[in-house]
Amino acid sequence: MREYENLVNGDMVSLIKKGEKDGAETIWDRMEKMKTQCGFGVKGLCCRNCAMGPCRISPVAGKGADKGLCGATADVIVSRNFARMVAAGTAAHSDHARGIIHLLHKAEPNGDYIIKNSEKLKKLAEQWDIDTKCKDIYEIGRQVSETALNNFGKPFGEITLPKTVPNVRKDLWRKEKIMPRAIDREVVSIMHATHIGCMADANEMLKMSLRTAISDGWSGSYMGTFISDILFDTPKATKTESNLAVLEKDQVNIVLHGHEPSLSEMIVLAVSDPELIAKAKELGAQGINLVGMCCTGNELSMRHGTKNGGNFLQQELAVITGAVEAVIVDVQCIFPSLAELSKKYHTKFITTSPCARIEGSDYIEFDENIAYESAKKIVLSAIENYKNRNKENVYIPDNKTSFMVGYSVETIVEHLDKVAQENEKGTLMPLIKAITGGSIRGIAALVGCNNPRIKQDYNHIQIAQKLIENNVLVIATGCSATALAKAGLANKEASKFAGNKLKGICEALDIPPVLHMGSCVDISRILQLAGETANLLNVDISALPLAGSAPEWMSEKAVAIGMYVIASGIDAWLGVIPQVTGSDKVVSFLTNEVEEITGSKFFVETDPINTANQIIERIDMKRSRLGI
Ligand code: XCC
Ligand code: SF4
Repeated sequence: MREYENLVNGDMVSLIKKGEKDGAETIWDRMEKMKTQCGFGVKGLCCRNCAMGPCRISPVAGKGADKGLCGATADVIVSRNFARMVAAGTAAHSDHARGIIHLLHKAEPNGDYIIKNSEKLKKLAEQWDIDTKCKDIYEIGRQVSETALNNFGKPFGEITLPKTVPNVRKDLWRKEKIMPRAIDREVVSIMHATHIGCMADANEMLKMSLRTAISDGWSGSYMGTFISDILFDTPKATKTESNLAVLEKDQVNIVLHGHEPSLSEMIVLAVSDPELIAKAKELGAQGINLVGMCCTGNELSMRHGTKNGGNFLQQELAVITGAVEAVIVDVQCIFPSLAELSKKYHTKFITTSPCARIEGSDYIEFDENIAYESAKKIVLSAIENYKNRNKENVYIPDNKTSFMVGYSVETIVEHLDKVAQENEKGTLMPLIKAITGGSIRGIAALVGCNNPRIKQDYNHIQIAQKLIENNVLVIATGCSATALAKAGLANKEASKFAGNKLKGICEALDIPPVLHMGSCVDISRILQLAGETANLLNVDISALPLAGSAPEWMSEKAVAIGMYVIASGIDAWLGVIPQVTGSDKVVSFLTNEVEEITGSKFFVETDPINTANQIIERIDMKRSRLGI
């Protein structure tokens, strides 16, 4: 009998057991079958970059091959493999952004996509020297969109960075030759450099990875978030609920999973369509219950207060409840296993993106040109499936938690205004004062995924608890934010778990001690917060008592994030050991030498309490360096 308790958070155990009874396979079954992982792969020592290979380097010195056929050493192979992860992660985030930017180009006053935040649009236009006077807002939108798209394949010069990047940081990037030129170009450069017979210098390969990652964080993701706010409006603080118990027994349950707001924003509209609600009722349901999952869940709760079903490791469990009419997905972090799993139940697994077609799913392509129509068609197909639900085999767990969400930088500033002096209103000054005055010891960003090699959510929760107890404000995105929301740490009552100083600030500002800042692409909001704070204090980001951690990461996107975080001057703690330990040189660069370049580095620590303690130690060190 398997020890389920070591795999997932408490109330999910009953669902895994139900799945077992129903003959459904989950990620934990597959993990068991996978047995021991490949010893070469774990260390990053396997190369298949050409057909003379695969070549694998023996992890034991003096025993077996110490070079690939072409002569590539462990350092070369490990660094190339790592760089390709950064390229893939950057590509994923930035292609998502590209989609959003195309939408801005398509937006029309009477269209499915409209510009909801014209102030934010004008702000960006002005930053980019686009004339905003006497011009139609949609015309400005198109020009902003074209300028934004230019950052993907800009033929000459540097990428356009937001003003929030401190000038000292830009100079440092130029000096170190890691200033990105264009997003696509950096991704392509890595693919080129990792081709056989190119880059064979681990440190240079990693510096190239830093450059690519910067283009992800400060351009791709940054524009993705910014332009999502222009189209769908900037999130405001709102209260909602999390965990699978948000599924409703007597309603059509739709789980919306993936990443891109282009689809989710239309589905949100479609589920409130009177025609569709009537249809659901006609089929005996009390209504339509839309539930978000993973980053789409975060996007939806940020802007609409939509309930969040859970994070990465809950996607299969949602289906196992037997209560889900459809899992609608677009791109990224979607288990292909959902195709087979959904067939064990009545659930429809609806894929919508040409970029993520999954065999065995129902493919209903989402067409942005007739977005609302497309969304309605998808939702209708979910509704029609309600009649197929086997009511005898439905089990929805009880536990759900309310939480606060929607902390864009703008919303944080609004809360700070509560305590701001007249001349500080509308700025981050009160936050800076709280930090310099010591009521906030520092800020730690908890981000990233779940990974079945770690008990679901465990690291996220342990680290956050320890940090807030020690007066470190936690900001969170992605599956980490969902983990903390489920654990009850992202609601205002949670300030009782915070140290006295942080508790005082939370009460004064009327905020929780853990601020949910959105999806993973929204880590750009964290960069914005860091950059603006540094600019106000007239220091570089690396001087700030700031830290980041991805304690249960798994995706290539997380690798790109880790790299842009350290390129920005923020230390990053990883709770899962990256596949680089086959090269001492790579390990040493990432956890040591890189600090001389960027002022920050990676820490790899699998124990969450040690992680929190190390974060506090580094925060204190930065405080003392700042003389606060
Ligand atoms: Fe995916 Fe974004 Fe990771 Fe969650 S945190 S598992 S990347 S959904 Ni982004
Ligand atoms: Fe082997 Fe070199 Fe080809 Fe990689 S690039 S598979 S190390 S010969």
